[in-house]
Amino acid sequence: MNELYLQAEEFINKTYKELNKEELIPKRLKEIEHEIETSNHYNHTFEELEHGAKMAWRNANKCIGRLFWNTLSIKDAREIREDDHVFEALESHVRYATNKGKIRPTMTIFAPRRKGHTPVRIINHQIIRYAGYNFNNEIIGDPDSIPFTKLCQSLGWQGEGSHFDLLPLVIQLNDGELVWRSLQEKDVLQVDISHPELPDMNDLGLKWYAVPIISDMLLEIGGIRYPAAPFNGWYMGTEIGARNFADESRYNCLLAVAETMELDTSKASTLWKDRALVELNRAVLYSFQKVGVSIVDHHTAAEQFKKFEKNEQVANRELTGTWSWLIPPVSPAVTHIFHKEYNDQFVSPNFHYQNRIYN
Ligand code: HEM
Ligand code: NRG
Repeated sequence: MNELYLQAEEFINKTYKELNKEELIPKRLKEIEHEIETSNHYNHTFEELEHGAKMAWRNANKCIGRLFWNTLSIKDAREIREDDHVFEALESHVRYATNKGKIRPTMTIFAPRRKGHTPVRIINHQIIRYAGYNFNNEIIGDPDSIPFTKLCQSLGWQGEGSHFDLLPLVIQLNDGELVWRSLQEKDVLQVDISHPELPDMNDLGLKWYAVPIISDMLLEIGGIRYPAAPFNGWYMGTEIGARNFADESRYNCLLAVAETMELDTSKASTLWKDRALVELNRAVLYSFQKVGVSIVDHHTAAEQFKKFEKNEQVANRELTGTWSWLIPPVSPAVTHIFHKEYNDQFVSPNFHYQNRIYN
């Protein structure tokens, strides 16, 4: 039997059972079989696409936010074949998902790969991200973005050279030339970081964008591959406070934070890094909450994940997860996740990494 058909069959059986539409399975499989015979491809109905995308989130082993998998909003962009329309779909994704701060988990799905051709590809790692530069060995902005920023510059884009320049969108149609366009500043909600009790922390001039929209992963549903399917939820505070701001290979702010707190940084055993980390993470959560932007702390996220684990058990589905990604980077052993094991088996539908064209 054809490999694609077998994947389709497994997906259709699972999905129609979950949606209580089992009686439609034989007819739908006949249709798909015929479509695959004549074109070596099949098209998902909107309902299949929507449920498949939700299942991919449910199966994302590294994601602690999966309790909400069934609330994902799907935007069907499979018919889009022009640059301008791709940009417009991405801009409207940003606006819809941002929702003035009350973030809506959203995914925009562009055309699937067919006969080895990729109709649409988004080159950005995330739709909204800050540029990074190396000016004679002085690093400005997000070091993680340096290779992509160089690519943008080679296409003619120019940033201001601040620590928080918004990168442009870069896309590719039919494996052709790269095309770029800047996002409109007014569409990009950003949060200035301040601390509820330590006013000096404002002087660091930190800010972060409201919505993380991963745009370089491939979504696979029933053997059909969608190379452009950007998705977002909201942030867990530690992603920003314990990684983006704290990693030495990112904004590397811990020493500066410790100095605003006047901590003794002369030796490790004063735990100044830990103390700075906690206050920086409080500042991130406080600042997002203050302006009404959705965000979750790692304790609440772990409790939500516990609820997800229970739901999956009730639904008779085997829970899968990647322990090393699920534990939060701050106080991991304070969450239940730390104290158990997870099966890291890969279940379809799911997301895959894809090769980058920069680096
Ligand atoms: C990873 C939280 C929504 C799919 C993660 C990570 C966190 C997280 C903390 C680890 C990230 C890292 O360490 O860099 C959340 C929260 C959400 C949410 C709080 C709020 C609703 C979503 C949605 C999807 C998704 C809507 C897809 C539809 C993924 C995937 C990864 C991931 C595929 C792994 C990314 C990678 O391998 O780089 N999530 N997530 N998440 N999440 Fe979620
Ligand atoms: N750590 C990355 C974002 C990874 C995905 N995180 C989410 N996803 N919360 C960062 O930018 O810090 N999501 O879809 O909500």
